[in-house]
Amino acid sequence: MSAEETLDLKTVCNGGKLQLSRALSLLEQSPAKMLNLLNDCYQAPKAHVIGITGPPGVGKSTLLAELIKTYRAEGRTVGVIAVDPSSKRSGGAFLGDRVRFSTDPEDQGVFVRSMAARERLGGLADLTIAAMVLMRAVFDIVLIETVGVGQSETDVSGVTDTVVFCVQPGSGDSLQFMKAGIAEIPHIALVTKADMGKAAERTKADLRGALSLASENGGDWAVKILALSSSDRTGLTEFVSSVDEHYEWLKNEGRLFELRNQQAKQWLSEAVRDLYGKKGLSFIQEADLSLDLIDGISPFELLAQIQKEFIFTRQQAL
Ligand SMILES: Nc1nc2c(ncn2[C@@H]2O[C@H](COP(=O)(O)OP(=O)(O)OP(=O)(O)O)[C@@H](O)[C@H]2O)c(=O)[nH]1
Ligand SMILES: [Mg+2]
Repeated sequence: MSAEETLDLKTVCNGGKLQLSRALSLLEQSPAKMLNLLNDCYQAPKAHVIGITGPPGVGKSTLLAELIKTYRAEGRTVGVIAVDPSSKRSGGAFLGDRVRFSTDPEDQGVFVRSMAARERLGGLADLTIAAMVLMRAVFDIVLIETVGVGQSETDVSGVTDTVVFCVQPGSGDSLQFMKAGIAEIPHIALVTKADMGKAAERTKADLRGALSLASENGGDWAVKILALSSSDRTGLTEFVSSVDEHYEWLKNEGRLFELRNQQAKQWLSEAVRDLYGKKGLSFIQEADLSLDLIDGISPFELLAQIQKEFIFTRQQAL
């Protein structure tokens, strides 16, 4: 029996960290062979996917560690994807005091996977999407940490349900936040290191000012501005409730389904463009292969179909 036949959704869901690691490695080696598993996972989403983004050193990993503890204490299972910034994006905490959290190896309810970022997509490698879909079918919560400085925050919004943008007290990020026009992206703007006192309060006020000038995010969700300290856990409970609240809001009126569908379409058209350039997109139009997702089909499946069709048509043309 070949490896992909043994790795079905049930095995991955019930096989603990061992099977999940195996699935992720196989995904890295040959994504095409994992198509069936990916399709099944895509059709069986379970987790709330949360993106934690912000500049280097803002405290994302420290926050993740506290979030993991909180969710595990509540009995919720957590998968984590930490997207390592490429070497180009040097500077900030990871040169010196970057936090690399560790989790209990015995706890089957938490799984952490680091991934390298691909610069071209501004931080999120294609594999991130596949890994997210896999983990989304397994855990209650999926957390994705990415370094975002400027426009790259938009990338995490392509794979997550809730985007949290972290801002360092007194860093002027709120100004950048406004200038970069990314105020429409996060659902929660979070001032970290609130134990730094007045600076955190000021930054929170700055953010409020910046956001009052910006348009509102995604219809009627008003961006929440919060502050917390991962060091003393002040504000953590309120933050966790706000994240849950956003998920509840998404689940109303089919917003979540619509959002994920849009993300899948976006991913698919980018994948087609990456593979075949603009020619690929026009081929799809000419051949009348829609990028729209039909019920019951995953973007991975559709991409595989497009690839087959593309190769077939080209062979015919030769
Ligand atoms: N005072 C204080 N320091 C904090 C807090 N959270 C994180 N830090 C410190 O900030 C530094 C950077 O924290 P990280 O969690 O590594 O930041 P990061 O955003 O994950 O950094 P990168 O992954 O490099 O982008 C570390 O020295 C942390 O100890 C906090 O709540 N209060
Ligand atoms: Mg980090």
